[in-house]
Order: sequence, then structure tokens, then C-alpha cells
Amino acid sequence: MWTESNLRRALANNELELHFQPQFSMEGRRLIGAEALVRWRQPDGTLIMPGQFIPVAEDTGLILPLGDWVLGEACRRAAELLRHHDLLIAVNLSAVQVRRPGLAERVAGWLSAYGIPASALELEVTESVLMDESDVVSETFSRLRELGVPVAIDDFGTGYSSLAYLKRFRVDKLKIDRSFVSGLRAGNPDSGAIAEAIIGMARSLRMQTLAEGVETEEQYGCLAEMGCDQCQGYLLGRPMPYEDFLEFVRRDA
Ligand code: G
Ligand code: G
Ligand code: MN
Ligand code: NA
Repeated sequence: MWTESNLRRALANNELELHFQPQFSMEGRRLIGAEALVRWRQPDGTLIMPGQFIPVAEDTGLILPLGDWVLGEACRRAAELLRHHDLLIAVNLSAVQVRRPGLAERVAGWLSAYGIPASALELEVTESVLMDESDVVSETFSRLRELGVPVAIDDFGTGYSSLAYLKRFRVDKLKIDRSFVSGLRAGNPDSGAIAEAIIGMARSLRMQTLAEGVETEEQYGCLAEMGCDQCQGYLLGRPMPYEDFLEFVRRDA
């Protein structure tokens, strides 16, 4: 396992990079944005996935400088991408980052440093963050709302939580966890019961839905029929290095 000092060195030596997974509208299959996903490029070229170091970063507090780097880098890349295409760049936040005062100010700082509109950056948080009763979290959500930065709930449906929190803060989008997508079968309504319930609830609360982990045309077809708004997944594009995503964007422009 990676240690705190490995990770400190990675940050100091600029060994982190962001990959981008394209996101599409279901209707018309238009490219609408990308999720930024952090990777650690070792000096020998090996790529370490976030599952192997984000937990260490969260336990040691390094997630704060790491998360701030991710936000800045995502805004820097977004500024260039926006010259070619209208896009939304989604960034994952750890609960630790949201519970720390000042997140909205950091976000505002990066937006203005790179001159990108608040509406082009989306912040992904998990359900547990919304259940947090602290003043810090509610203050941060209202500041983000004032700024106009959209918020999405990641892995929706997997958290151990009530639905009441969806009314406490403004949430723009629910990301339907891929566990509710993998089993979708055309002609088998039961296979889509949960995805369909999420889509229906999102619509009543005027939130958008994005299905994660769409790997087959069959899954895509089921979700389109249910009225899901957007999707991402191996069917339409894997996470890729920035230069490859830039090419992808330019071809679409
Ligand atoms: O492809 P993938 O292995 O990249 O992503 C695994 C998980 O790592 C994702 O579900 C996501 O929640 C998390 N992750 C990826 N990038 C980041 C990041 O920049 N910050 C945080 N906090 N989590 C991330
Ligand atoms: O933030 P989050 O947990 O949603 O991160 C997305 C994770 O899902 C990343 O690890 C990414 O590599 C992975 N992923 C993206 N698309 C697919 C897909 O179509 N199938 C599977 N199995 N994983 C995917
Ligand atoms: Mn995510
Ligand atoms: Na997810």
C-alpha cells in the first residue's frame, strides 16, 4: 500500500494527472462533457489508479492539497477545452474536502484564475455529504449555489441514507450507479426498476439524471426509453489522457 510520504512526494514532484471520460446526452448522443479522474504516473511510467491512493490521502489529510490540485488542474484543462467545444467538466470531491470550511472560495478562486464560467464545472459528491448536519456543509452548498456551480450526487442509490436530504440542498444531477445499469435487459422491466424509480424521482424534483457504466447498446436503449438524460461508460468512451480527450473533442467540434 502507498504511504503518506510516497503520496507527499507524488504531489511535490507533480506526478498526478487527470484523465477524462466523455459524457453524452442520451438524445442525439451529443458530447456534453467529461468526468475528470485522477491518476498517479510513477517515474517509471506505471499508472496507479485512485482506488489505491485516494483512501490513503483521505486518512492522512493529504486529500486537501491533492483535491485542490485536482480542482485547479480541472479548471486549467477546462479553459482550453472550452475554446473548442461547449463542455461541462465534472470533478469528484471527497467528503473531507466538503466538510472543511472554504471550499466554495477555493472553487471561486480557480474559476476566476482560469476565466471559466461556474456553469462549466460540476462537483460530484456522495450521498453521505448531504446528510451532514454541520453549518460548514450547508454554508458551502449555499455559496456554491450563489456562484452557479452545479452539484451532482455520485454513485446514487448505493449510500445508506434517506431521501429527505435531497430537499435540503440544491442538487442538479443524480448519477445512477453502474450497479443499476449493468443488469438492464430489454423486455425485462424488473431489471430496470431501480433506474426507472431514480429517473422518475429526479424528474419530479427537477434534477437531471446521468447513467454510469453504460457498456452495451441494450443498456443504452433501456435508459433512453426510461427518459434518462445523459450517460457515460465504456460503450461511448473510456477515461483517457488529456491529449486524447482533446483530440476526441476536436473531432466532435
Ligand atoms: O476510473 P476510476 O478508477 O478512475 O475511479 C475510481 C474512483 O476514484 C471513482 O469512483 C472516484 O470516486 C474516485 N476518484 C477519481 N478521481 C478522483 C478525484 O480527483 N478525487 C476524489 N476524491 N476521488 C476521485
Ligand atoms: O466517480 P466514480 O465512482 O463514478 O468513477 C467512475 C469509475 O467507473 C472509474 O473507475 C471508471 O474507470 C469506471 N468506469 C467508467 N465507465 C465504466 C464502464 O462502462 N464500466 C465499468 N465497469 N466501469 C466504468
Ligand atoms: Mn464520479
Ligand atoms: Na460513480
